[in-house]
Amino acid sequence: MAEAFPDIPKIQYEGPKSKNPLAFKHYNADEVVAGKKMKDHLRFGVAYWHAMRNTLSDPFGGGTAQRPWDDGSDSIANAQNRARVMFEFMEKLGVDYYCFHDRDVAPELNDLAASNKALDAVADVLLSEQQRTGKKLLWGTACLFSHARYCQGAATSPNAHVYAYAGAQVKKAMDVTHRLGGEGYTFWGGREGYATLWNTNQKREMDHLAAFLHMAVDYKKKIGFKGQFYIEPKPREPSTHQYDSDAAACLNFLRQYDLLEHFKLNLETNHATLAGHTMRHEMQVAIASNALGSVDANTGDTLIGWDTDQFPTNFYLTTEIMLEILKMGGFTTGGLNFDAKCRRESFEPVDLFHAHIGGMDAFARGLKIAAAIIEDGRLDGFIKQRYSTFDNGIGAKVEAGGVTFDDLEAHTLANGEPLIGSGRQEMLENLINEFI
Ligand code: XLS
Ligand code: NI
Ligand code: NI
Repeated sequence: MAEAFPDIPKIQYEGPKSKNPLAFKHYNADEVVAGKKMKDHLRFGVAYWHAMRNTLSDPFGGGTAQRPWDDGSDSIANAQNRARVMFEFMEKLGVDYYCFHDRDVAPELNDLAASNKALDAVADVLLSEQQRTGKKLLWGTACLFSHARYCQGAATSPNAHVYAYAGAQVKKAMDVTHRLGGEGYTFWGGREGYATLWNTNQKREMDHLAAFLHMAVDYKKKIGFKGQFYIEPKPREPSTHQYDSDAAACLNFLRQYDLLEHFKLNLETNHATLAGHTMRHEMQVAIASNALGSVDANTGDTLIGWDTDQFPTNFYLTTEIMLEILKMGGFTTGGLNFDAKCRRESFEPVDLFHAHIGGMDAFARGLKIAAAIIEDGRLDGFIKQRYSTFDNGIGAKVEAGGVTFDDLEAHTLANGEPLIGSGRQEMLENLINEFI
């Protein structure tokens, strides 16, 4: 097969002084930071749906992407060829992982048996390319939101036959993910929510969704799939309200339906901000329940109201993300999957390289900055000091449990008005700027 990117060499690390746009300035895969190689901290993944399938349309105009290797057809041969291009891309970029939906890699043929057969034929190529290159599958998933049959939901559809179709599709996507040695499997409920409450029975839909996820847990056991299950929160878009609206809503749902032990969260920055939170907030909520699994690395645009899925280039953002990851002890099955696409204006194949190089460099810097902040210790020291009244006396008793309102009253009557210290927000912001 002719190369898809004949003019692009393997991307090398050239250091911060390099002026070569097709080189890493900060990401040096084998360099050790905080006791681990950068590539093992960051575990970058390429999203098949964006890199290979996104035409770069937006709500006001059609696709612009130039993908000369793609004949635009739904043929299996085209899908197999595209799979090979994906691996050439990952090899040249030096990314170890990828993620896909069933319908990204293989065509939807409007007949379950035929679609499954096509998926197997493409999975043959994915498997042989994985073996040839050593690249791995971070997670797989099923597309339960594009086809018209899912326009009113999949596992929350009011129609039981659609629900059954969705289950059959997930079963196959799990089989293929298992066959490819996937380290995880993601459930993003693209249309699991509602457009209007005038036609919706929320309680029934949530019960159905929980039953669906329990079936997935059972099927996982049945086939011996050891990968981690993830739920990916998002508040809205395409639906008006999605049941998995943010980390807290997902955790509550998982707890309510006895699913928490089987799932972690796959958090995406642009979804966090659409939910009115920062990514760091969402990460801390997940980590507090030991449920942060993986990250869809992207960013939104403060001036545009939808999920723009842009490549992250902001060092504050990547520093905050890497601080949380380092503090939780690093990824296990998860990674940083670039769920991000080029802008509609950036339609050439080389733009795929610029975009990923920028994201990888931004996270490499974020990692180094976060490691330096932790190593320095002043930030953690300040926070520890801020809570120090809980380290002994009445505070320690509260944390140990068993304190009553009577005890709090007696303490206050004996001690009078508390002395409190400044929160020092500005000082801490200045401290962080020392590192960025
Ligand atoms: C869309 C989601 C999607 C999931 C996978 O907004 O981010 O891409 O990551 O289904
Ligand atoms: Ni995502
Ligand atoms: Ni998204």
